[in-house]
Amino acid sequence: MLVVRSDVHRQHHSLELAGSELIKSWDGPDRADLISAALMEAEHEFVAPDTLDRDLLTRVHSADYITFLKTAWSRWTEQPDAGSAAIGFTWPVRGMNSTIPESLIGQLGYYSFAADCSIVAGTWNAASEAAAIAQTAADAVINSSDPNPTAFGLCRPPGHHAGVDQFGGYCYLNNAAIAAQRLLDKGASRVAVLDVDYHHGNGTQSIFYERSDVLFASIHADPKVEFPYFAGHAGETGTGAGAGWNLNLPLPHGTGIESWGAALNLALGRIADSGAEAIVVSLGVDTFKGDPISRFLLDTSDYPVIAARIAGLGLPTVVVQEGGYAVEAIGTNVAAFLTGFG
Ligand code: Q9C
Ligand code: ZN
Repeated sequence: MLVVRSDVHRQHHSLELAGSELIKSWDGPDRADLISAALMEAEHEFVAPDTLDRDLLTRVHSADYITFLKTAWSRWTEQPDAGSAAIGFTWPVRGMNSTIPESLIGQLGYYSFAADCSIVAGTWNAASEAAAIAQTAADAVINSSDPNPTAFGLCRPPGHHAGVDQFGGYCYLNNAAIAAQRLLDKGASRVAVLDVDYHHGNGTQSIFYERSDVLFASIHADPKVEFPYFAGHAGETGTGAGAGWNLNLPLPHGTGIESWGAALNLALGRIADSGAEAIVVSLGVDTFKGDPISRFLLDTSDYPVIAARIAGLGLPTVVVQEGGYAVEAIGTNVAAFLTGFG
């Protein structure tokens, strides 16, 4: 499979609030480097990303949010007690006024939804490079002469928690949404996004919630007991023109391949019926039984089987990397998934 990758992600390693401490994020540079190493061993074909198309980016994210992300770090360093990461602590929640504040500290809360995610010196470079990787993977599929084209965007930081103007869950720019929008802009009349990360893709859901040109289908840990807590319930099915174009399949902690696979069947059935002309897969391997922050029980040998069933749709497919924190197994698990596409 064609793999789009870059080293720029190494510039980004943020801090997250864990318990009562700020720790180095579970999304560390080793994740993407270990995936790259495993894919190189498997002799995939590698390309570097093209330059990110600014118009494409603004079709997914708001211009004010893009400006905020680009400039947040240098604004942060102007304060005396800046430290090594810019992190919000006040959010516009129920009953408050959500006018955009002027101060950077206020804006950090306005433009985020979780304290597991902060901005460091290299965040913009890495996030915009990951978006370029998704764009390039979509272009490779669009321009391929193969009847069943596939490409893998090795994106880091991940993207599926990022909304139109919000970062959180280790995500800043929504790589999957950018790939989906690119496929639409280059001629697909409808695209499906299948999110198989352990966590609900609340950002992707929110970006397309009122649209019928993107079907969003997600299999994830039940938000009653898992991050992102405030999205991902089965009753969220879309609104307006998007009514019926959002499918959430929440599953309990401890879910293994049997019930996970049954949920996949439902999602694939809905996608097959949707008229989607291409698919974007948000691939998180944090469904792995050994994941340190997740509680599903999939095994390495399940990933090729899952991928082969997705490939069975016979649609042009862009796979983008999302989560997965069992670093000792992450390369093996992603490489195993990609073998399912043959
Ligand atoms: N201190 C993705 O897998 N944070 N994001 C947990 C633990 C939520 C994961 C907090 C994890 C977000 C792309
Ligand atoms: Zn995840």
